[in-house]
Amino acid sequence: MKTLRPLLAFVCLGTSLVSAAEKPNIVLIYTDDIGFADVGCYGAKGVATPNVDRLAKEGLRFTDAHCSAATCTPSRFALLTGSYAFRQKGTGVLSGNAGMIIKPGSTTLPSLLKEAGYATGVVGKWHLGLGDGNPNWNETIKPGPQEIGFDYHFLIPATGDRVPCVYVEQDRVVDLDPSDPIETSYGKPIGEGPFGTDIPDQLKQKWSHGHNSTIVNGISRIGFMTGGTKARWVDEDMADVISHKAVAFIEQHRKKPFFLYFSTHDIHVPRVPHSRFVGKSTMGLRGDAIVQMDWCVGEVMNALDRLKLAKNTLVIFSSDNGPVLDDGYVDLANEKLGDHDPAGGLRGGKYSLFEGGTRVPLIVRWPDHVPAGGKSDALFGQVDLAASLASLVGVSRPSSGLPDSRNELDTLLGEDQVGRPHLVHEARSLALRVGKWKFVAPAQTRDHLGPWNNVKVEKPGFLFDLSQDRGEMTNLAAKHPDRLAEMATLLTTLAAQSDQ
Ligand code: NG6
Ligand code: CA
Repeated sequence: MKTLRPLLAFVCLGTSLVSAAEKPNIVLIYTDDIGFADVGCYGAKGVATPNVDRLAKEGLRFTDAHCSAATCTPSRFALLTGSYAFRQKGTGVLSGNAGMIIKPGSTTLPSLLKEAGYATGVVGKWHLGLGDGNPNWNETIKPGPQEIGFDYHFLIPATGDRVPCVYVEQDRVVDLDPSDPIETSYGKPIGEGPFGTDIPDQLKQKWSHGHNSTIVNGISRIGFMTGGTKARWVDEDMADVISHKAVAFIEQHRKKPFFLYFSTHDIHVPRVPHSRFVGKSTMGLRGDAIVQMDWCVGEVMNALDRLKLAKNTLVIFSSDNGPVLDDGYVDLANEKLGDHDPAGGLRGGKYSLFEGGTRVPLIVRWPDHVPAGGKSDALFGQVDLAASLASLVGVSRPSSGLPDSRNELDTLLGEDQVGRPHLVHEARSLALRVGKWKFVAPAQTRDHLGPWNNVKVEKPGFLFDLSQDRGEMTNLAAKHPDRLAEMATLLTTLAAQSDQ
């Protein structure tokens, strides 16, 4: 266990001094479905990401950092609660009318930063449920982010491809006309249609799998929704809307330390970027959505520069799961890929227990505290952000809460180049990293970027040596049975109980 290093003890780091009165602002930019090599500084081809690359040039770039799971909801759950999501039932990909899965009053990343005096806000994709389940969208929707430590929220409640297709700000649907109330259903159809199933060829973007229910803005979604006509979002404007809200939060709180969790919609499906980004990559809409994501990052960076906050702001850039091509809409992501390799030579992507599922870009910029243009090969898990940032701001973690979150502040700031001793990955089943070793438990899992088919991980599981075999092609289970057994046992132990 590393020693806690509260902010006051921090004065000798780097060239500038930091006192408790100057706690750094923290901006966590969390992108959706961005793969390991989907941005320029990680090797993207066919798309330029100057803003993300600038973050890397001015900060530290990790090559072995992981979200907790290969899909959104469990990764975000772990990020905010410091608990692996598999410890709690019902933390898989949520429907758009699910109740909030983080218990009100829990110790969370935002609640700890709030305790340290931070103004806390979340803008963008949520996908952790709202209310107590099947909420009434026409009233105050509680519990929500305010009950787990966020002072402010402006949300895409679930995903861009799930109803309700409206924004929620401070527990209320934005621009709701009370005479046109909203209802949602993830079971029986509601509303008159036509639905996506009825007119697939007349849609703005055709569905390839699922996504064939209520049509909003010419695109059919998962789930049914009626009402809220005036409140419905326009996909093409979403990046502008949420970036504007993120910048407004920064402006409003520039005088005190703030924590902004800015969670982009890009590059999740449906990929419908604003017309000014269409054609700006050589990869079609998926690449154009990457350009739009990079623009969102730039908006936040420009605001920090303009307000002279960049120097005292810790910016973290990452993603919630690995890449996917066809994720349910015909947007030609596969066909137009060219020589771009979204997972950068890793096996699998979104939904996968292989490295492509969870190994994602992680860039940390904090001028004078984190080496500019640095690279870290340390093993790092996003589940550790809660304890690490709590330590940074000098808040002690309670004995209950953050069960899997380790204080890896040294790793995050580039001082420790080894990182975690072990890390569990989730994609329905589990996998385990210990140093260069990777164990994949027996399961069905995805080993490509879509669509659909799984590969079977036979008993007793797969074992890879990533130092020799980054692409997880040579299963060493038969060659190193003792190592495999040891890792299988450790995974079972960690799955049953945290070792914190
Ligand atoms: C899947 C959806 C996919 C995406 C995913 C969640 C189908 C066929 N697929 O069930 O399109 O929405 O859930 O993605 O419906 S995540 O990034 O939010 O985890
Ligand atoms: Ca995602």
